[in-house]
Amino acid sequence: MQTNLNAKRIAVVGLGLSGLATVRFLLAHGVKPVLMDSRSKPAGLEQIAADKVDGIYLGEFDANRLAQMDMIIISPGLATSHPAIRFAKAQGVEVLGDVELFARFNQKPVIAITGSNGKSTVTTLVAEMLQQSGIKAVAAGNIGLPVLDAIRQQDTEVFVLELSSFQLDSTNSLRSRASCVLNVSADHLDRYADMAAYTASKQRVYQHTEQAVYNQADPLTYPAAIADNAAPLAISLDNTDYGIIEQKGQLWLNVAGEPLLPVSQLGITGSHNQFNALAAAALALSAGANRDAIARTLRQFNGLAHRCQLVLAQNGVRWVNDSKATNIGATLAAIAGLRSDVKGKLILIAGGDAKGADLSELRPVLTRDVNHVITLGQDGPAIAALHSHATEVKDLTAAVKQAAKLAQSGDMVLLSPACASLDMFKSYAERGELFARAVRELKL
Ligand code: UMA
Ligand code: ADP
Repeated sequence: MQTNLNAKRIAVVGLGLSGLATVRFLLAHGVKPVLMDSRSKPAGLEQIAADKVDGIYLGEFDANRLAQMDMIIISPGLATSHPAIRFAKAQGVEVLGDVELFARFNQKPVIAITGSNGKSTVTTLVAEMLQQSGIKAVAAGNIGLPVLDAIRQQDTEVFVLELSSFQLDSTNSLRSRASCVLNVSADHLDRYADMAAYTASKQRVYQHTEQAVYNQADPLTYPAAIADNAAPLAISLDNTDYGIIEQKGQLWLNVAGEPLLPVSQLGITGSHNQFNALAAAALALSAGANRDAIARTLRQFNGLAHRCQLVLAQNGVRWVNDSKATNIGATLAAIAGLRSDVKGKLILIAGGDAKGADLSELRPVLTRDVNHVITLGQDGPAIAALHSHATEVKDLTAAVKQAAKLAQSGDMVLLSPACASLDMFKSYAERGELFARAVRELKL
């Protein structure tokens, strides 16, 4: 379904990366949009020539102006429940996101990936598996490249889209060759009323898919409603078709009922990454990847930065950066994946903005597997309260210094905050980089 954009009054609301890509896309289609952002100085706005658009309005949204539009293209950073947006919608204005606009114009096969954790890892793996199979694949969406910038690359053969719940909220007609909800655990509860609402957003990825790939170990990922002709495909470590099997005394990844690769040859570690590898293989196969290329990718790929990344091993102490653990599920996965490999103490650095999550879910694992917790940030005190050996510090440099005092040979210091970084840093990447720098600067 291609929307005729001409002769429509269109507002782009929220001028971040995806909003600016939307503006460029509309300009290229001969549309002069109205631009709005609640911030007084959204970064990157200078890229847009003011005389090319139909007005730029910064600061509080004017609901009446919005109500005069035919269409609002809303950024994922803004909730569709914003009162001004709701008002416009009630007046009959169509509200959609950049991914929906992409869906209406795109003609190429799509693989769509969502979940609370593992999206970027799986998206990167699928794109790489396809590329290694000689298929021109592009990874886009929440991973960083806005979909409306990606669609301009005309020679792309498959789009591999990482989709957040925010993007799915404003998407209705995205068709996909295969789609996957990797897992659902508490996140973004400052924007959703409850877990049911958050889960329902994730489930939207299955709306128009040919193959619904889901996590057999996580009932919240089971496709609740899929088209009659869509095939569900279960993945879990103990699944016989897509899982881990033992063969000649070795553990293997079993893909589509056949052994693909010994687990020991995987470039990424931890049981959550074995699951990610299986899910990526299933998705890549559905878009035409070959098994050799899939196996090669899984051997070569050794993880994205800021996800359980070894920063330094010195004097028997390993320092690991898992800054991308911005929710409880990711931190639990890191501890589960790493603990058995630590002979001495596990010292955890955590805290930041918990986004409304109930941090007490961390308590059993902290008590059992973590020897000392060092906390920082807005919700640091709530984590410190969960452990008998906890130290609260004022910033990340102080956390690293405190960890250095406690750590001995055989120990691991893990930055895995279970919280977003935005109360103290520009991004999780800035937090991870600062951690790595502070660790390297220690006089060990
Ligand atoms: N904002 C305002 N006023 C506005 C518009 C936005 O205050 O008028 C704020 C938002 O509340 C948010 C921030 O600005 O805190 C950024 O929002 P944005 O809509 O400008 O975001 P973009 O720069 O367009 O980036 C978005 C995704 N960001 C979000 O969904 C918050 C990026 O995912 C994505 O890479 C990019 O589009 C390209 O598709 C980032 C992210 O943090 C990585 N995603 C969340 C996550 O992974 O948990 C969902
Ligand atoms: P996302 O894009 O969904 O944030 P990433 O691949 O960037 O996912 O990983 C984010 C965090 O989640 C990292 O801390 C990583 O170690 C952890 N993680 C990755 N895959 C999984 C998984 N399948 N289950 C739980 N945690 C995971």
